Formats: sequence, structure tokens, C-alpha cells
Amino acid sequence: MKTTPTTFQSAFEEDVYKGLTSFPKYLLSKYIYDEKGDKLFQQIMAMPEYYLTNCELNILKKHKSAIAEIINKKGGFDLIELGAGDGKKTKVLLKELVDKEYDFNYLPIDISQSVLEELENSLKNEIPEINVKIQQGTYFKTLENLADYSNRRKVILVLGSNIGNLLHENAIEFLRNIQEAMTAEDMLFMGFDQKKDPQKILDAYNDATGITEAFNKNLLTRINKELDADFNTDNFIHWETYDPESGTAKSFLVSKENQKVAINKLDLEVSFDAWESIHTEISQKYDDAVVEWLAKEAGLEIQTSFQDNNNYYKNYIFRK
Ligand code: AVJ
Repeated sequence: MKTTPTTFQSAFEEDVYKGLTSFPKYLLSKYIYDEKGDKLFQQIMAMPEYYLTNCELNILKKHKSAIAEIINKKGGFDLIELGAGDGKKTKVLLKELVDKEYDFNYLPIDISQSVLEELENSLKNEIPEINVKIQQGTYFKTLENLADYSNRRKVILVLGSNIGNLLHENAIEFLRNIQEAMTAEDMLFMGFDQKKDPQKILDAYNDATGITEAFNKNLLTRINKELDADFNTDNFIHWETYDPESGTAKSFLVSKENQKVAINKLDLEVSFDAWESIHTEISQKYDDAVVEWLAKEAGLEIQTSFQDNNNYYKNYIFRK
């Protein structure tokens, strides 16, 4: 009999312990993003099946002038981006704001310091006119301290349908935190992937080349690396479901056989029955009614929205 460790050395350790000793088992998707996970996600964004990136890029390209005018309507601002990543899509908007000679600073926030430094360097080369200040941290932590590094009107940017990783309850909490950091002059510009042909969604999260599989399995690889465990990733399959009623895409890792895995750093042995699952991620899909409801619950209002030609994806502007 193993005993529950009384102290964990990190939130990662504690969350892995909790998730793998629960029934049914789960792991938190935020832990996919170590250096290898960041790279795999970049590869996902470049795959043809992962339509989200191109949809949002096209929305920004097509509507950049209108979007720029709306966000600059009340004059100078700090453009604060949560989860900036490689900034590929944001650069379309940044370029437009610079071309229009608007007075703004760009404050990208990301959990990954290396991703931020790459972004900062690429901006120096591509759009040197921009005043950039990078900030490493998680969404929630940095939102709490927003006032410490921004004292201007705020335009908050959350692209990529990143909110989709949150259950509605947590999405409302996230939106409410943003709302509480906003004044009546501030704006929130956010991307929401829309409900669509279920097959299109399944293909985006279960590509034939196996990039998403590797991305999902990186949770196990990371546990092996950081917590001295012996997961054999070949003994698990990547499984994706989409419920068209709730709009929830769910990722799992399913054990192909009866097996035991040692996680030495946690002093834990985890048993898997054949075909037992680990739930790893949700990627929520939305429609206007759900976005309106989330906004209302969080004390926000939709000012306007922009969509691509197929209505696969939508960017909404919210006010307090
Ligand atoms: C980064 C949360 C937007 O859910 O679409 C991509 C992550 N997972 N493929 C998403 C992801 C599997 C992605 N987000």
C-alpha cells in the first residue's frame, strides 16, 4: 500500500497525483505545453486539418481595418494579449495599427518564456516601430496584476479559441476576471471556434499524421521525464469524441491493455484496466447563444463580431 504524499514539490506533481488516483482518471491539458508540447502545438497550427488558425487569420486579414478602428476609437491604448504564442495572427493586426499610426503598446503574456522571447525578436525584425513589453505568466496570475504594468486604456486580446479548454463554469470565471480588470472604456477581443460539421471537428483533433496524438501523449512523456515514470506511450491510443449537443470535443488516452505504471517521484503505482481511459482535454465549440450567455454571466456585453465565410469561427468584441 502506498501512502498519499503529504507534500508535493509543485502544482504539476499534485495535479498528476490527483488526476491519476481519481476515477475516472484525468490529466490537465495545460501540462501538455512544455518545450516539446509548444513545438507540437505549432505543428498542429500548421496542419491543414486544424482549420482554426486559418479561419482566424482570414478574419483578421479581411477585417483588420474595421477592427483597428473600433479598438482605437477612444484613443491610445495598451494591447494586452493573453496566450500570445508565436504571434502569427496578431502581427496582421499589429501591422495595421502601425500603418494607421495609432498610439499603442503591445504587451504579450504567455506561459512560455522562450515563446515570448522568440516573439519579441521577430517583432524587432518585422515591425520595429512597435513598443513591446513581454510578460511571462499564467492568465489568471497576470490578470490579477494587470494594473501593475498597464496604466492606459486596455484592449485585451485572446485569440485561438483558447477559452475552449475551459468548462463553461471556468470560462465564466475567466471572463469575469477579465471583466473585473476592465473599465468602461476597455475592450476584450476574443476568438470562439463555432459548432460545425462534427466530422470537420473530429478531423481537426485526430489528424491522420498523428501530430495531435503525439501532442496528447506528451502529457505521459512529460510525466516520464519530470516525475521519473515509465509510461510506454505505445500502450495508449489517442481517442477523440465530439458531442454535437453540448459542442464539446473531448480527448482521451485509452489504455490498450491491463498495465501498471510506476511514477517514482510520486511514490505511486498506477494500474490501468484494458480500455480504461484518461481524459486529457476539452475543446469547446460555441454558437452565438452560448457566447451571449457566457458574456452575460461574466458581466460583459457583445459589441460586435466578425466571422469567416463558412462561419466556422468567430471573433467577438466585448465591453463591460
Ligand atoms: C490551444 C486550446 C485552442 O483546443 O483547439 C489543439 C489545443 N488541442 N489540438 C484547441 C489543441 C488539440 C487548442 N487550443
